[in-house]
Amino acid sequence: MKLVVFLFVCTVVSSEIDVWSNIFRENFSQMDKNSDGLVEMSEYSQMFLAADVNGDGGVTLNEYLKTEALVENHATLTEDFHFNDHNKDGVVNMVDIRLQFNQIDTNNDDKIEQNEFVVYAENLVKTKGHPAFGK
Ligand SMILES: [Ca+2]
Ligand SMILES: [Ca+2]
Ligand SMILES: [Ca+2]
Repeated sequence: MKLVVFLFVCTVVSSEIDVWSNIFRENFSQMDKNSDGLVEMSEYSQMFLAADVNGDGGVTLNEYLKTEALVENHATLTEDFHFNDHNKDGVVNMVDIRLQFNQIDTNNDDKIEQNEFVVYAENLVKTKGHPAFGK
């Protein structure tokens, strides 16, 4: 699983928000490992920590670049990484993952519903808050 699944897939060129929505729904399904319609913290963190090669609970930019090198170019990956490193300490770990999880979980039930994820991802596209989304 990719560190930021939806960000990667979004580099597929399209400006149609309904196309995005379908992509996000698909991304959500990929994150929802047990297919119960909810993404819990364990499922969400799994996606990030898949890149944690040395198993210390954090993903460095180097680990990230290695793991995802076949998926995207380094510039995009680097932007992705910094986007996810919310506290800007150079490591993506549970602290950052929790912050991001809470941003998406708008009703604070500690689970990400598909709708919450799609809304979050669509907002990123609309505000172009992430370079991976392109212009
Ligand atoms: Ca689930
Ligand atoms: Ca961090
Ligand atoms: Ca929720």
